[in-house]
Amino acid sequence: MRNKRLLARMNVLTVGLWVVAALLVLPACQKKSDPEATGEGAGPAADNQSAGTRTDLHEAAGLVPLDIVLPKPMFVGTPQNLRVPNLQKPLGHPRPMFLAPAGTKNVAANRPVTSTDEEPIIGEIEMITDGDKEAMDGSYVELGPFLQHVTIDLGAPHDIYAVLFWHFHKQARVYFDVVVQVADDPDFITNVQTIFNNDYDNSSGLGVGEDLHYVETSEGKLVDARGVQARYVRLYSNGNTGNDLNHYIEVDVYGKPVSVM
Ligand SMILES: [Ca+2]
Ligand SMILES: [Ca+2]
Repeated sequence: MRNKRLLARMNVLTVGLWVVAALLVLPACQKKSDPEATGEGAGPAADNQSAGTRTDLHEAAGLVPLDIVLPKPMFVGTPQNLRVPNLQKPLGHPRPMFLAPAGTKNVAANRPVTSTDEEPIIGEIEMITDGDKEAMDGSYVELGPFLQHVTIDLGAPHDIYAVLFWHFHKQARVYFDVVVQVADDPDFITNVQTIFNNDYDNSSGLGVGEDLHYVETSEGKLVDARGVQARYVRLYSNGNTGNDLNHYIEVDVYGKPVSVM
């Protein structure tokens, strides 16, 4: 009985290996991945053409798609007159699903938030982790001008796989100096790591970033955090193409508590 099961398992493995081999030797048939898209969802993502096969392989590796709840889109069409350097081209289709280890969830939900602007012009800082991602008035927080940041305390160290955030998606906008960092301490002194930075001219003083500017949409911006370990997540911005203020609707942090051996 056991041998039979083992044999069946090996057969599945063999078929899997053949599929992998076939994918490797048929690069001409494979759609090349769009280099513009690599900044977003650079982690393991499924391709529609072989989604079934890959899903099986990913499941075998313990990876499952993130269960992301998206808000209602508020604008359609291509934004006009956004003269922004290093602007990412729209993907033209929904973001591919993002794969992470089974059990990964939004560990930022209802976690405490601090900010350089503790008295927002509109809204309250707590709204950044309250689960409301809608675009309308009453759902976003408006922080003052210049470089501002918000910091989320996850309460304990986590393996972080993705940070997903919405600044504002009622109209097409690009936010400047978007920098996402993680650290072990609330003052960002210990083990600070930058996982996204599109401040191409280092006006923030956080270093030159090579990530692209992007247009805000209801899909939010998903940053691949590649399993970095941290307790605190900080997001910077410095105004946008619509005005010099800073906005947040929601920040999700997808991770798992660091397992204690
Ligand atoms: Ca919210
Ligand atoms: Ca800048």
